Amino acid sequence: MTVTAPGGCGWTAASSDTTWLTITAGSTGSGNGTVSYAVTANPNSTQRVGTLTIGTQSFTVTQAGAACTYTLSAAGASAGAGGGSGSVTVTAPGGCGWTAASSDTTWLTITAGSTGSGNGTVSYAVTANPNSAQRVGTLTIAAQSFTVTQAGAFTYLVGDVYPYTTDMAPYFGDGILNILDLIQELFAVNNVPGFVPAACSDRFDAMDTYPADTATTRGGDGVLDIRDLILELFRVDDLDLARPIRTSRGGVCLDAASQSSADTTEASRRAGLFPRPPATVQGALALGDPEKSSEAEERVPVYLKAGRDLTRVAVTFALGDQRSHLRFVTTAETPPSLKQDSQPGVVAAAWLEGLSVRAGERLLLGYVVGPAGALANLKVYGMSASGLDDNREVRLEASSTGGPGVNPSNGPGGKGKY
Ligand SMILES: [Ca+2]
Repeated sequence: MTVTAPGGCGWTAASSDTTWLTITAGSTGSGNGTVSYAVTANPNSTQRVGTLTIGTQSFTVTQAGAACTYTLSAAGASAGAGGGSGSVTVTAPGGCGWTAASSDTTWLTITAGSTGSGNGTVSYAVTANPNSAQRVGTLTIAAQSFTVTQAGAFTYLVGDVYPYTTDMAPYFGDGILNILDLIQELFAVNNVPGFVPAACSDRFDAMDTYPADTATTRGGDGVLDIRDLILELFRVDDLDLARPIRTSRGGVCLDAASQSSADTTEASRRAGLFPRPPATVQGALALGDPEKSSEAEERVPVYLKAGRDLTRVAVTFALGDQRSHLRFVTTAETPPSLKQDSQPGVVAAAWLEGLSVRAGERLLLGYVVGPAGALANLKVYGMSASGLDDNREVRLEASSTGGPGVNPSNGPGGKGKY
């Protein structure tokens, strides 16, 4: 811009807003001269007006607003079968409004940034995919598409828990139900250290066979007990020919709110949020004192004691010290349907066809046999019992029998401390 003034007349030039309108030359002058200015790009969609004041004159600069163009930071993202969350950023001139919407809000939802103006972020959440097929959804953000592709869930055969490398599908199972699966279940049900799959994992769920799956409902109740073991045995032995397949939840625990059960206790159990409701103790798994059985070995009798009449009760337990070589010798009248003592330091057995003991009486289940001096500190890892006629849990406690004339608290075994 040219300034015309008489010679010797001084003047200055100033911008009303130097953040975008700056004088690059001629901020002061005398007589005729030139003021040069520069304008930065307008980051907003609205026009803006600035003024150069030169001497006493005003020179107005009007700059058009930027066109509303929108750019997403990515064209899409992938999500794991277990679900999760993510975000995408929007770049737009200030004042340019936009909205975001999901093509399928049943699984792909916008958690933040459903509307915005100028630069912003859209956050979204993806629920676990219950199906084995992948699914694709779209977030439409300022007329741009952001595609979310979610992997399909892995499936697995219920009860097929061996072999395994991790507790998540597809890293366990071989498509066959056999005794190796049953042994894993036996140890897990009895809480043997090192054998219980991680909570909410696929392999835990694969062990949680009871209640059985139906054509329309997924089975399992979030608790591993002898009922799961019984159902597993029936399937391993082909007495139950059901071979339910489940879809991985991707390590996500059951949500109580998604359960239709009106039984809140059951719903809570299914959610894995609370321990199982306490049942009245109806009996005990009682260990006797070690008795010498040979020059190098001793044995500890294992009894099922009934606090009330126990009728057709399936029982399982595991005990040991995870050190000594132990074996379980059964008594002839009541052989267990399942016995496992090849694992060092652990003896596990299950009577899946039911035992009956009258109130106040005890039944000798068998003997744990081990090296002399090794059995004084046997630990009960776990036990579980259930009535076969009503499927109800029968709560047992671990106890020491002490034996005639022996005070359990002073006995040589000291086995009262479970
Ligand atoms: Ca169960």
